[in-house]
Amino acid sequence: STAQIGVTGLAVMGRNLARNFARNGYTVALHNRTAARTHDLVAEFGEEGIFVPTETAEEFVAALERPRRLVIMVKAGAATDAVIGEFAPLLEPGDMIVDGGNAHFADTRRREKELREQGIHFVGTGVSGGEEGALHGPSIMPGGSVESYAALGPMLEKISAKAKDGAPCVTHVGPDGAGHFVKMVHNGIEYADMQLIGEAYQLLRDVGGYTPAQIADVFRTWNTGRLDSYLIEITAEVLSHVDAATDRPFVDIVQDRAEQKGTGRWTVQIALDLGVPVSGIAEAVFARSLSGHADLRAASGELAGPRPEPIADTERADFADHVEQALYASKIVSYTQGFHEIAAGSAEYDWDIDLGAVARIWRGGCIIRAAFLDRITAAYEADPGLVSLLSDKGFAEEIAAAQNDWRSVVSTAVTEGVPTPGFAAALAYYDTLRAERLPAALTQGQRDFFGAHTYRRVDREGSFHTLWGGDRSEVEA
Ligand code: 2AM
Repeated sequence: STAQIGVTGLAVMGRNLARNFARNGYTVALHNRTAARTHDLVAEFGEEGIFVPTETAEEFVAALERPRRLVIMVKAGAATDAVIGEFAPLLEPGDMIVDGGNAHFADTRRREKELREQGIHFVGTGVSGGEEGALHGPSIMPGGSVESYAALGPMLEKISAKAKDGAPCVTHVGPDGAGHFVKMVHNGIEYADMQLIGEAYQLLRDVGGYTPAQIADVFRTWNTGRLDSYLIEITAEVLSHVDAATDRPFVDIVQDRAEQKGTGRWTVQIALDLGVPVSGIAEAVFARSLSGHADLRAASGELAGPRPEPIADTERADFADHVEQALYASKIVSYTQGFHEIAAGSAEYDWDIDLGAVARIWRGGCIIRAAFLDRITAAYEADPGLVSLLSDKGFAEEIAAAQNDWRSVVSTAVTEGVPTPGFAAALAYYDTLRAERLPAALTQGQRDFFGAHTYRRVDREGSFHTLWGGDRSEVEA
Protein backbone atom coordinates (compact mmCIF):
# COMPACT_ATOMS: atom_id res chain seq x y z
CA SER A 1 0.00 0.00 0.00
CA THR A 2 2.05 2.82 -1.38
CA ALA A 3 -0.34 4.98 -3.34
CA GLN A 4 -1.49 8.25 -1.77
CA ILE A 5 -4.49 8.42 -4.03
CA GLY A 6 -6.35 6.15 -6.40
CA VAL A 7 -8.46 6.96 -9.41
CA THR A 8 -11.09 4.62 -10.79
CA GLY A 9 -12.82 5.49 -14.06
CA LEU A 10 -10.10 6.30 -16.53
CA ALA A 11 -11.97 7.90 -19.39
CA VAL A 12 -10.50 11.25 -20.37
CA MET A 13 -11.40 13.21 -17.21
CA GLY A 14 -10.25 10.46 -14.86
CA ARG A 15 -7.13 9.79 -16.87
CA ASN A 16 -6.14 13.45 -16.88
CA LEU A 17 -6.85 13.86 -13.19
CA ALA A 18 -4.73 10.79 -12.42
CA ARG A 19 -1.90 12.20 -14.55
CA ASN A 20 -2.23 15.54 -12.77
CA PHE A 21 -1.79 13.86 -9.37
CA ALA A 22 1.19 11.87 -10.67
CA ARG A 23 2.82 14.90 -12.27
CA ASN A 24 2.58 16.58 -8.90
CA GLY A 25 4.60 13.82 -7.25
CA TYR A 26 1.85 11.65 -5.83
CA THR A 27 1.84 7.91 -6.28
CA VAL A 28 -1.43 7.12 -8.03
CA ALA A 29 -3.22 3.78 -8.02
CA LEU A 30 -5.22 3.21 -11.18
CA HIS A 31 -8.34 1.18 -11.78
CA ASN A 32 -10.94 0.91 -14.49
CA ARG A 33 -13.79 -1.49 -15.14
CA THR A 34 -12.12 -2.42 -18.40
CA ALA A 35 -8.48 -3.01 -17.50
CA ALA A 36 -7.25 -2.11 -20.99
CA ARG A 37 -7.75 1.59 -20.23
CA THR A 38 -5.55 1.26 -17.15
CA HIS A 39 -2.76 -0.34 -19.12
CA ASP A 40 -3.11 2.15 -21.96
CA LEU A 41 -2.65 4.99 -19.52
CA VAL A 42 0.52 3.50 -18.09
CA ALA A 43 1.85 2.67 -21.56
CA GLU A 44 1.22 6.17 -22.85
CA PHE A 45 1.92 8.35 -19.83
CA GLY A 46 3.78 6.10 -17.40
CA GLU A 47 6.82 8.35 -17.60
CA GLU A 48 4.97 11.26 -16.08
CA GLY A 49 5.05 9.90 -12.54
CA ILE A 50 4.51 6.87 -10.37
CA PHE A 51 1.43 4.83 -11.23
CA VAL A 52 0.27 1.61 -9.62
CA PRO A 53 -1.96 -0.14 -12.16
CA THR A 54 -4.46 -2.57 -10.67
CA GLU A 55 -7.08 -4.83 -12.20
CA THR A 56 -9.43 -5.88 -9.43
CA ALA A 57 -11.24 -3.80 -6.86
CA GLU A 58 -9.39 -5.67 -4.10
CA GLU A 59 -6.00 -4.94 -5.63
CA PHE A 60 -6.93 -1.29 -6.08
CA VAL A 61 -8.02 -0.86 -2.47
CA ALA A 62 -4.95 -2.75 -1.23
CA ALA A 63 -2.69 -0.39 -3.16
CA LEU A 64 -3.88 2.66 -1.23
CA GLU A 65 -2.22 3.92 1.93
CA ARG A 66 -4.55 4.61 4.85
CA PRO A 67 -6.72 6.52 5.29
CA ARG A 68 -7.54 5.61 1.70
CA ARG A 69 -8.33 8.31 -0.82
CA LEU A 70 -10.29 6.86 -3.68
CA VAL A 71 -11.43 9.09 -6.51
CA ILE A 72 -14.34 8.00 -8.68
CA MET A 73 -14.47 9.48 -12.17
CA VAL A 74 -17.39 7.74 -13.87
CA LYS A 75 -20.47 9.06 -15.59
CA ALA A 76 -22.75 10.67 -13.00
CA GLY A 77 -25.78 8.61 -12.04
CA ALA A 78 -26.20 4.85 -11.84
CA ALA A 79 -22.53 4.18 -12.60
CA THR A 80 -21.51 6.19 -9.52
CA ASP A 81 -23.77 4.10 -7.30
CA ALA A 82 -22.49 0.91 -8.91
CA VAL A 83 -18.88 1.85 -8.29
CA ILE A 84 -19.58 2.95 -4.70
CA GLY A 85 -21.39 -0.35 -4.17
CA GLU A 86 -18.35 -2.19 -5.41
CA PHE A 87 -15.74 -0.38 -3.31
CA ALA A 88 -17.48 0.65 -0.11
CA PRO A 89 -17.57 -2.89 1.33
CA LEU A 90 -13.79 -3.09 0.89
CA LEU A 91 -13.08 0.15 2.77
CA GLU A 92 -12.54 0.84 6.45
CA PRO A 93 -13.69 3.65 8.71
CA GLY A 94 -11.81 6.88 8.02
CA ASP A 95 -11.32 6.10 4.32
CA MET A 96 -12.53 8.60 1.74
CA ILE A 97 -14.43 8.24 -1.50
CA VAL A 98 -14.21 11.30 -3.71
CA ASP A 99 -16.80 11.63 -6.46
CA GLY A 100 -15.41 13.98 -9.07
CA GLY A 101 -18.30 13.50 -11.50
CA ASN A 102 -21.06 15.96 -12.20
CA ALA A 103 -23.45 14.43 -9.66
CA HIS A 104 -26.70 16.03 -8.66
CA PHE A 105 -26.15 17.42 -5.15
CA ALA A 106 -29.21 15.54 -3.85
CA ASP A 107 -27.56 12.25 -4.88
CA THR A 108 -24.39 13.40 -3.18
CA ARG A 109 -26.31 14.13 0.03
CA ARG A 110 -27.84 10.66 -0.08
CA ARG A 111 -24.51 8.92 -0.74
CA GLU A 112 -22.73 10.95 1.91
CA LYS A 113 -25.31 9.98 4.51
CA GLU A 114 -25.21 6.28 3.61
CA LEU A 115 -21.42 6.12 3.68
CA ARG A 116 -21.14 8.21 6.85
CA GLU A 117 -23.10 5.47 8.59
CA GLN A 118 -20.24 3.12 7.64
CA GLY A 119 -17.65 5.61 8.85
CA ILE A 120 -16.56 6.43 5.30
CA HIS A 121 -16.12 10.03 4.22
CA PHE A 122 -17.85 10.77 0.96
CA VAL A 123 -16.57 13.87 -0.76
CA GLY A 124 -18.79 15.02 -3.62
CA THR A 125 -16.51 17.29 -5.58
CA GLY A 126 -17.14 19.67 -8.42
CA VAL A 127 -14.32 19.63 -10.94
CA SER A 128 -14.42 22.31 -13.60
CA GLY A 129 -12.20 23.06 -16.51
CA GLY A 130 -12.86 20.19 -18.84
CA GLU A 131 -10.13 17.83 -19.99
CA GLU A 132 -7.43 20.47 -20.05
CA GLY A 133 -8.36 21.65 -16.58
CA ALA A 134 -8.25 18.12 -15.19
CA LEU A 135 -4.72 17.73 -16.54
CA HIS A 136 -3.20 21.14 -15.91
CA GLY A 137 -5.22 22.31 -12.93
CA PRO A 138 -8.98 22.47 -12.53
CA SER A 139 -11.09 24.56 -10.21
CA ILE A 140 -12.10 22.09 -7.51
CA MET A 141 -15.22 22.37 -5.37
CA PRO A 142 -15.18 19.68 -2.66
CA GLY A 143 -18.01 19.12 -0.24
CA GLY A 144 -17.96 16.57 2.58
CA SER A 145 -16.67 16.60 6.11
CA VAL A 146 -14.08 18.94 7.58
CA GLU A 147 -11.94 15.88 8.47
CA SER A 148 -11.93 14.69 4.88
CA TYR A 149 -10.76 18.10 3.72
CA ALA A 150 -7.92 18.01 6.23
CA ALA A 151 -6.68 14.78 4.63
CA LEU A 152 -7.47 15.67 1.05
CA GLY A 153 -7.22 19.45 0.83
CA PRO A 154 -3.44 19.73 0.56
CA MET A 155 -3.39 17.32 -2.39
CA LEU A 156 -6.25 19.11 -4.10
CA GLU A 157 -4.51 22.44 -3.55
CA LYS A 158 -1.44 21.03 -5.24
CA ILE A 159 -3.22 19.79 -8.38
CA SER A 160 -5.70 22.66 -8.67
CA ALA A 161 -5.40 25.68 -10.91
CA LYS A 162 -3.75 28.70 -9.38
CA ALA A 163 -5.25 32.16 -9.69
CA LYS A 164 -3.07 35.05 -10.89
CA ASP A 165 -2.14 35.82 -7.28
CA GLY A 166 -0.99 32.21 -6.84
CA ALA A 167 -3.92 31.13 -4.64
CA PRO A 168 -5.09 27.55 -5.30
CA CYS A 169 -8.54 27.32 -6.89
CA VAL A 170 -9.96 24.99 -4.27
CA THR A 171 -11.61 25.44 -0.90
CA HIS A 172 -13.72 23.29 1.38
CA VAL A 173 -17.07 24.51 0.09
CA GLY A 174 -19.17 22.97 2.85
CA PRO A 175 -20.65 19.68 4.10
CA ASP A 176 -22.21 16.86 2.07
CA GLY A 177 -23.62 18.16 -1.24
CA ALA A 178 -22.29 21.72 -1.01
CA GLY A 179 -19.51 21.15 -3.53
CA HIS A 180 -21.73 19.64 -6.19
CA PHE A 181 -24.34 22.33 -5.59
CA VAL A 182 -21.79 25.05 -6.19
CA LYS A 183 -20.52 23.24 -9.29
CA MET A 184 -24.10 23.07 -10.53
CA VAL A 185 -24.57 26.82 -10.14
CA HIS A 186 -21.17 27.38 -11.73
CA ASN A 187 -22.50 25.60 -14.80
CA GLY A 188 -25.72 27.60 -14.73
CA ILE A 189 -23.72 30.81 -14.68
CA GLU A 190 -21.60 29.40 -17.51
CA TYR A 191 -24.76 28.91 -19.58
CA ALA A 192 -25.77 32.51 -18.90
CA ASP A 193 -22.32 33.86 -19.77
CA MET A 194 -22.33 31.92 -23.03
CA GLN A 195 -25.83 33.08 -23.91
CA LEU A 196 -24.94 36.73 -23.26
CA ILE A 197 -21.80 36.42 -25.36
CA GLY A 198 -23.91 34.83 -28.10
CA GLU A 199 -26.36 37.72 -28.03
CA ALA A 200 -23.50 40.24 -28.23
CA TYR A 201 -22.11 38.38 -31.22
CA GLN A 202 -25.45 38.25 -33.03
CA LEU A 203 -26.07 41.97 -32.48
CA LEU A 204 -22.59 42.91 -33.68
CA ARG A 205 -23.18 40.82 -36.74
CA ASP A 206 -26.78 41.66 -37.67
CA VAL A 207 -26.99 45.25 -36.44
CA GLY A 208 -23.31 46.23 -36.27
CA GLY A 209 -22.61 44.76 -39.70
CA TYR A 210 -19.34 43.23 -38.58
CA THR A 211 -17.94 39.99 -40.04
CA PRO A 212 -17.13 37.10 -37.69
CA ALA A 213 -13.40 37.87 -38.03
CA GLN A 214 -14.05 41.51 -37.11
CA ILE A 215 -16.18 40.44 -34.17
CA ALA A 216 -13.29 38.25 -33.03
CA ASP A 217 -11.17 41.41 -32.92
CA VAL A 218 -13.87 43.26 -30.97
CA PHE A 219 -13.90 40.41 -28.43
CA ARG A 220 -10.09 40.47 -28.24
CA THR A 221 -10.28 44.14 -27.36
CA TRP A 222 -12.96 43.47 -24.75
CA ASN A 223 -10.74 40.78 -23.33
CA THR A 224 -8.16 43.41 -22.34
CA GLY A 225 -10.73 45.15 -20.14
CA ARG A 226 -13.24 44.32 -17.45
CA LEU A 227 -14.68 41.43 -19.51
CA ASP A 228 -11.28 39.68 -19.47
CA SER A 229 -12.25 36.00 -19.25
CA TYR A 230 -11.66 32.58 -20.68
CA LEU A 231 -15.04 32.50 -22.43
CA ILE A 232 -14.43 35.83 -24.20
CA GLU A 233 -10.98 34.62 -25.20
CA ILE A 234 -12.20 31.36 -26.73
CA THR A 235 -15.10 33.17 -28.38
CA ALA A 236 -12.57 35.20 -30.36
CA GLU A 237 -10.79 31.98 -31.32
CA VAL A 238 -13.98 30.31 -32.51
CA LEU A 239 -15.12 33.40 -34.43
CA SER A 240 -11.82 33.84 -36.24
CA HIS A 241 -11.66 30.18 -37.25
CA VAL A 242 -12.28 29.48 -40.93
CA ASP A 243 -13.65 26.13 -42.10
CA ALA A 244 -10.99 24.46 -44.25
CA ALA A 245 -13.48 22.57 -46.40
CA THR A 246 -15.56 25.57 -47.46
CA ASP A 247 -13.35 28.56 -46.63
CA ARG A 248 -16.32 30.00 -44.80
CA PRO A 249 -16.36 31.29 -41.22
CA PHE A 250 -16.51 28.21 -39.01
CA VAL A 251 -19.46 29.68 -37.09
CA ASP A 252 -21.49 29.64 -40.32
CA ILE A 253 -21.02 25.97 -41.05
CA VAL A 254 -22.06 24.74 -37.60
CA GLN A 255 -25.73 23.82 -37.08
CA ASP A 256 -27.31 26.39 -34.79
CA ARG A 257 -28.85 23.93 -32.36
CA ALA A 258 -27.23 24.04 -28.94
CA GLU A 259 -27.00 20.99 -26.76
CA GLN A 260 -26.81 20.56 -23.02
CA LYS A 261 -25.89 17.89 -20.54
CA GLY A 262 -28.17 18.96 -17.72
CA THR A 263 -26.38 20.92 -15.03
CA GLY A 264 -27.76 24.22 -16.35
CA ARG A 265 -31.24 22.75 -16.27
CA TRP A 266 -30.69 21.56 -12.69
CA THR A 267 -29.63 25.05 -11.69
CA VAL A 268 -32.99 26.34 -12.82
CA GLN A 269 -35.00 23.43 -11.39
CA ILE A 270 -33.39 23.84 -7.98
CA ALA A 271 -33.76 27.61 -8.13
CA LEU A 272 -37.49 27.14 -8.66
CA ASP A 273 -37.61 24.84 -5.63
CA LEU A 274 -35.68 27.32 -3.52
CA GLY A 275 -37.72 30.29 -4.76
CA VAL A 276 -34.71 32.04 -6.27
CA PRO A 277 -35.36 34.06 -9.44
CA VAL A 278 -32.54 33.06 -11.79
CA SER A 279 -34.22 34.52 -14.86
CA GLY A 280 -31.00 35.06 -16.80
CA ILE A 281 -29.82 31.49 -16.29
CA ALA A 282 -33.30 30.21 -17.12
CA GLU A 283 -33.36 32.21 -20.37
CA ALA A 284 -30.00 30.72 -21.27
CA VAL A 285 -31.30 27.19 -20.71
CA PHE A 286 -34.49 27.98 -22.64
CA ALA A 287 -32.52 29.58 -25.46
CA ARG A 288 -30.54 26.37 -25.94
CA SER A 289 -33.72 24.36 -25.75
CA LEU A 290 -35.55 26.55 -28.25
CA SER A 291 -32.60 26.51 -30.64
CA GLY A 292 -32.86 22.73 -30.64
CA HIS A 293 -36.54 22.70 -31.58
CA ALA A 294 -35.98 22.41 -35.31
CA ASP A 295 -39.65 21.52 -35.70
CA LEU A 296 -40.92 24.74 -34.12
CA ARG A 297 -38.40 26.84 -35.99
CA ALA A 298 -39.20 25.28 -39.35
CA ALA A 299 -42.91 25.76 -38.75
CA SER A 300 -42.37 29.44 -37.89
CA GLY A 301 -40.38 30.56 -40.90
CA GLU A 302 -43.15 32.82 -42.15
CA LEU A 303 -43.76 34.73 -38.92
CA ALA A 304 -43.83 38.49 -39.48
CA GLY A 305 -41.12 40.79 -38.21
CA PRO A 306 -38.19 42.95 -39.23
CA ARG A 307 -35.00 41.65 -40.77
CA PRO A 308 -32.18 43.53 -39.04
CA GLU A 309 -30.53 46.25 -41.10
CA PRO A 310 -26.84 46.90 -40.42
CA ILE A 311 -26.15 50.42 -39.18
CA ALA A 312 -23.83 52.87 -40.93
CA ASP A 313 -20.10 52.11 -40.75
CA THR A 314 -19.54 55.31 -38.83
CA GLU A 315 -21.83 54.16 -36.01
CA ARG A 316 -20.34 50.72 -35.64
CA ALA A 317 -17.69 51.41 -33.06
CA ASP A 318 -20.14 53.23 -30.81
CA PHE A 319 -22.61 50.42 -31.15
CA ALA A 320 -19.94 47.88 -30.19
CA ASP A 321 -19.20 49.95 -27.07
CA HIS A 322 -22.86 49.91 -26.15
CA VAL A 323 -23.03 46.15 -26.61
CA GLU A 324 -20.04 45.81 -24.30
CA GLN A 325 -21.91 47.80 -21.66
CA ALA A 326 -25.02 45.65 -22.12
CA LEU A 327 -22.97 42.47 -21.86
CA TYR A 328 -21.16 43.60 -18.75
CA ALA A 329 -24.30 44.81 -16.97
CA SER A 330 -26.16 41.61 -17.86
CA LYS A 331 -23.23 39.55 -16.64
CA ILE A 332 -23.34 41.29 -13.25
CA VAL A 333 -27.02 40.38 -13.05
CA SER A 334 -26.48 36.71 -13.88
CA TYR A 335 -23.77 36.40 -11.25
CA THR A 336 -26.06 38.18 -8.81
CA GLN A 337 -28.70 35.54 -9.50
CA GLY A 338 -26.27 32.63 -9.30
CA PHE A 339 -24.80 33.79 -6.01
CA HIS A 340 -28.29 34.31 -4.67
CA GLU A 341 -28.98 30.67 -5.45
CA ILE A 342 -25.81 29.55 -3.67
CA ALA A 343 -26.74 31.66 -0.64
CA ALA A 344 -30.24 30.17 -0.65
CA GLY A 345 -28.92 26.60 -0.96
CA SER A 346 -26.47 27.25 1.82
CA ALA A 347 -29.24 28.52 4.08
CA GLU A 348 -31.57 25.65 3.17
CA TYR A 349 -29.04 22.90 3.82
CA ASP A 350 -26.96 24.57 6.57
CA TRP A 351 -23.80 24.61 4.52
CA ASP A 352 -22.43 27.94 5.69
CA ILE A 353 -20.84 28.58 2.29
CA ASP A 354 -18.38 31.46 2.06
CA LEU A 355 -19.57 33.22 -1.11
CA GLY A 356 -16.38 35.24 -1.45
CA ALA A 357 -14.35 32.03 -1.35
CA VAL A 358 -16.52 30.53 -4.11
CA ALA A 359 -15.74 33.49 -6.37
CA ARG A 360 -12.07 33.13 -5.42
CA ILE A 361 -11.81 29.47 -6.50
CA TRP A 362 -13.49 30.23 -9.81
CA ARG A 363 -10.73 32.64 -10.79
CA GLY A 364 -8.64 29.91 -12.38
CA GLY A 365 -9.10 26.52 -13.99
CA CYS A 366 -12.81 26.65 -14.65
CA ILE A 367 -14.79 27.69 -17.70
CA ILE A 368 -16.12 30.91 -16.16
CA ARG A 369 -12.71 32.07 -14.93
CA ALA A 370 -12.52 35.82 -15.24
CA ALA A 371 -10.85 38.89 -13.84
CA PHE A 372 -14.31 40.00 -12.75
CA LEU A 373 -14.44 37.32 -10.02
CA ASP A 374 -11.92 39.25 -7.92
CA ARG A 375 -14.53 41.96 -7.71
CA ILE A 376 -17.13 39.53 -6.37
CA THR A 377 -14.73 38.24 -3.74
CA ALA A 378 -13.97 41.83 -2.73
CA ALA A 379 -17.68 42.62 -2.50
CA TYR A 380 -18.32 39.72 -0.10
CA GLU A 381 -15.16 40.44 1.86
CA ALA A 382 -16.24 44.04 2.33
CA ASP A 383 -19.66 42.87 3.48
CA PRO A 384 -20.08 39.15 4.23
CA GLY A 385 -23.78 39.77 4.79
CA LEU A 386 -24.28 41.32 1.35
CA VAL A 387 -27.85 40.51 0.35
CA SER A 388 -27.30 40.89 -3.37
CA LEU A 389 -24.28 41.60 -5.51
CA LEU A 390 -26.28 44.48 -6.96
CA SER A 391 -26.23 46.14 -3.55
CA ASP A 392 -22.45 46.27 -3.67
CA LYS A 393 -21.56 49.90 -4.25
CA GLY A 394 -18.98 49.15 -6.92
CA PHE A 395 -21.29 46.98 -9.02
CA ALA A 396 -24.19 49.37 -8.56
CA GLU A 397 -22.04 52.22 -9.85
CA GLU A 398 -20.88 50.23 -12.85
CA ILE A 399 -24.43 49.32 -13.77
CA ALA A 400 -25.48 52.91 -13.26
CA ALA A 401 -22.87 53.93 -15.81
CA ALA A 402 -23.83 51.13 -18.23
CA GLN A 403 -27.58 51.26 -18.03
CA ASN A 404 -28.35 53.83 -20.71
CA ASP A 405 -26.39 51.90 -23.28
CA TRP A 406 -27.84 48.63 -21.98
CA ARG A 407 -31.33 49.98 -22.54
CA SER A 408 -30.52 51.28 -25.98
CA VAL A 409 -29.05 47.92 -27.02
CA VAL A 410 -32.12 46.04 -25.79
CA SER A 411 -34.45 48.46 -27.57
CA THR A 412 -32.43 48.21 -30.76
CA ALA A 413 -32.59 44.44 -30.53
CA VAL A 414 -36.34 44.55 -30.05
CA THR A 415 -36.84 46.99 -32.93
CA GLU A 416 -34.62 45.02 -35.27
CA GLY A 417 -36.05 41.65 -34.27
CA VAL A 418 -32.84 40.16 -32.88
CA PRO A 419 -33.67 37.87 -29.95
CA THR A 420 -31.80 38.91 -26.79
CA PRO A 421 -33.53 37.00 -23.99
CA GLY A 422 -30.46 37.19 -21.78
CA PHE A 423 -29.90 40.95 -22.03
CA ALA A 424 -33.62 41.64 -21.71
CA ALA A 425 -34.21 39.30 -18.76
CA ALA A 426 -31.25 40.79 -16.92
CA LEU A 427 -32.55 44.30 -17.52
CA ALA A 428 -36.06 43.34 -16.40
CA TYR A 429 -34.61 41.85 -13.20
CA TYR A 430 -32.69 45.06 -12.58
CA ASP A 431 -35.71 47.26 -13.24
CA THR A 432 -37.88 45.06 -11.05
CA LEU A 433 -35.51 45.59 -8.16
CA ARG A 434 -35.48 49.35 -8.73
CA ALA A 435 -39.22 49.76 -9.23
CA GLU A 436 -41.04 51.78 -6.62
CA ARG A 437 -44.28 49.86 -7.18
CA LEU A 438 -44.77 46.53 -8.91
CA PRO A 439 -47.92 45.15 -10.48
CA ALA A 440 -47.66 42.43 -7.84
CA ALA A 441 -50.23 44.57 -6.00
CA LEU A 442 -52.66 43.96 -8.84
CA THR A 443 -51.78 40.25 -8.83
CA GLN A 444 -52.70 40.11 -5.16
CA GLY A 445 -55.99 41.84 -5.92
CA GLN A 446 -56.77 39.32 -8.65
CA ARG A 447 -55.90 36.43 -6.35
CA ASP A 448 -58.15 37.83 -3.68
CA PHE A 449 -60.93 38.27 -6.24
CA PHE A 450 -60.99 34.77 -7.65
CA GLY A 451 -59.68 32.77 -4.72
CA ALA A 452 -60.09 34.83 -1.56
CA HIS A 453 -56.34 34.48 -1.12
CA THR A 454 -56.23 37.70 0.95
CA TYR A 455 -53.73 40.57 0.73
CA ARG A 456 -51.74 42.82 2.99
CA ARG A 457 -52.25 46.57 3.08
CA VAL A 458 -49.57 49.21 2.82
CA ASP A 459 -50.98 51.14 5.76
CA ARG A 460 -51.98 48.54 8.36
CA GLU A 461 -50.82 45.18 9.72
CA GLY A 462 -52.86 42.05 9.09
CA SER A 463 -54.41 40.10 6.21
CA PHE A 464 -57.51 41.32 4.45
CA HIS A 465 -60.15 40.15 2.02
CA THR A 466 -62.57 42.20 0.01
CA LEU A 467 -66.08 40.79 -0.44
CA TRP A 468 -65.85 40.99 -4.23
CA GLY A 469 -69.09 39.11 -4.84
CA GLY A 470 -71.00 41.14 -2.27
CA ASP A 471 -70.89 44.77 -1.24
CA ARG A 472 -67.09 44.99 -1.69
CA SER A 473 -66.48 45.92 1.86
CA GLU A 474 -63.25 44.74 3.42
CA VAL A 475 -63.00 42.16 6.15
CA GLU A 476 -60.02 41.19 8.23
CA ALA A 477 -58.98 37.64 7.36
P1 2AM B 1 -15.14 1.48 -18.99
O1 2AM B 1 -13.84 1.98 -19.55
O2 2AM B 1 -15.02 0.08 -18.51
O3 2AM B 1 -16.31 1.70 -19.91
C1 2AM B 1 -16.59 6.82 -18.29
O4 2AM B 1 -17.63 6.14 -18.90
C2 2AM B 1 -15.81 5.91 -17.34
O5 2AM B 1 -16.70 5.35 -16.37
C3 2AM B 1 -15.14 4.76 -18.03
O6 2AM B 1 -13.88 4.60 -17.41
C4 2AM B 1 -16.04 3.59 -17.74
O7 2AM B 1 -15.41 2.35 -17.67
C5 2AM B 1 -16.55 3.94 -16.39
N1 2AM B 1 -17.86 3.33 -16.09
C6 2AM B 1 -19.03 3.62 -16.67
N2 2AM B 1 -20.02 2.90 -16.12
C7 2AM B 1 -19.45 2.14 -15.16
C8 2AM B 1 -19.97 1.21 -14.23
N3 2AM B 1 -21.27 0.90 -14.18
N4 2AM B 1 -19.08 0.62 -13.40
C9 2AM B 1 -17.78 0.92 -13.47
N5 2AM B 1 -17.24 1.82 -14.33
C10 2AM B 1 -18.07 2.42 -15.14
